[in-house]
Amino acid sequence: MAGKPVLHYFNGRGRMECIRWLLAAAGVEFEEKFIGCPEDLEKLIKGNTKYVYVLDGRLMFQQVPMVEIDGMTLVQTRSILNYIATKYNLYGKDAKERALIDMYTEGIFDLTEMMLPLVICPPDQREAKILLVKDKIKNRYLPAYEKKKNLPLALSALVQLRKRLTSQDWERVHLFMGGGYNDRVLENVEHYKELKKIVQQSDLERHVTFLPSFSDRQKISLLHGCLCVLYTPSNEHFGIVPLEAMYMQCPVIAINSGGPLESVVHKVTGFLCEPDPVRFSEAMDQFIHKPSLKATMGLAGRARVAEKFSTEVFAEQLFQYVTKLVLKSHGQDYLVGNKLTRVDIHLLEVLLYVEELDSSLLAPFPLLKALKNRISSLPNVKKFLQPGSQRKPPINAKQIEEARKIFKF
Ligand SMILES: N[C@@H](CCC(=O)N[C@@H](CS)C(=O)NCC(=O)O)C(=O)O
Repeated sequence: MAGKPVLHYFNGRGRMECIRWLLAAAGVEFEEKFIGCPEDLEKLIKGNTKYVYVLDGRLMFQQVPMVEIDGMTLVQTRSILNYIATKYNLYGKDAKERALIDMYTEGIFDLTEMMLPLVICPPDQREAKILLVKDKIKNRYLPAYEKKKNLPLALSALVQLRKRLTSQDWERVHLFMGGGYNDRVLENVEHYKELKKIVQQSDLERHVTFLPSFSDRQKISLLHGCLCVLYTPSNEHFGIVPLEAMYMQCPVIAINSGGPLESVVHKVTGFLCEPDPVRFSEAMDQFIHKPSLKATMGLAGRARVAEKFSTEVFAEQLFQYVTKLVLKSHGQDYLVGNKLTRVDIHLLEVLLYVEELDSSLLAPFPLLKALKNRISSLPNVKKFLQPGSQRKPPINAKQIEEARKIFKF
């Protein structure tokens, strides 16, 4: 039986910490051999035939992290993580999920690489660097992981639509905003308040009705009665809502990314648009000016669902969704797909570092905070978060000096 993996690194976070995290989340026990001085690294580099993947007697690339696992000696952080994620089934269910996981993971690595040097930054440059890093965290990285359904887009599109229509036509327009809502979930409550505020500020009260938790019957009658469905999430992996709508012969206006690219056929079963209120309003306008579009696109939508998505497995799923009409919250339990993957673990790790830097940075991202809490409460993760685990604390000045000597930076 293979023994525990052995991790060779300095006794600090550095590049090994994400490997420790992933192993811990997978419930794998591991041993650690710490490099305490330059000679320890030298010994690893020179090797003494103990290590399998050595090049001319030296450790490949002469760098750590290095992990002994399943009879191999692996180096290169990403390769080690890929191996662990594959082995422990934390790498999505298919090539498409894997592509999303890779994109999100690379973003997390970029963010980590940006934060790592802060600890060795000269004091006179530190403040400016921290400001820059915080700006990128707030405006570039965290928004990419906050998976909102982007409902304000529908409201802004309605505002744009009003500009395009005569007052007579505008009077006939009504938007129903519906979805899975749970008043015990803080993020739902906050988001609902936010949307109601936008409606009020944009003077849309008479044209918008919120249906936070609607019945199956209401949903069927809405899909029958409405001209079209607006589907606003970006980069969704699949999304069942467009399929439900098409199955009920209701055309869909969706963003031209992620799942809808597969389900909706542009100008045939609906419209695929840039995530831009003007583009959405143009598409909505078409249904108002040509009401027969609903019937033609609706029929095409039904045919598309029947033709493309009615494999046995899928039909079974669709049956469940459409007949029981459970409106799922678009797989928001995890970042990709509906199962834990490596990227949830990488994300939790980096969110904890972001909080260490400045805990207020997470405040505008309620969905990320909720995801963080959910992942933190998984048993293996919870254990790793407890004191006394192999998780490493933030590096201190003494360790930085030791690391400098060993790695010569
Ligand atoms: N691409 C490598 C980089 C590894 C790396 O730079 N390791 C540092 C320690 S964190 C090291 O061994 N430095 C010594 C050297 O480059 O000579 C990876 O991701 O594993």
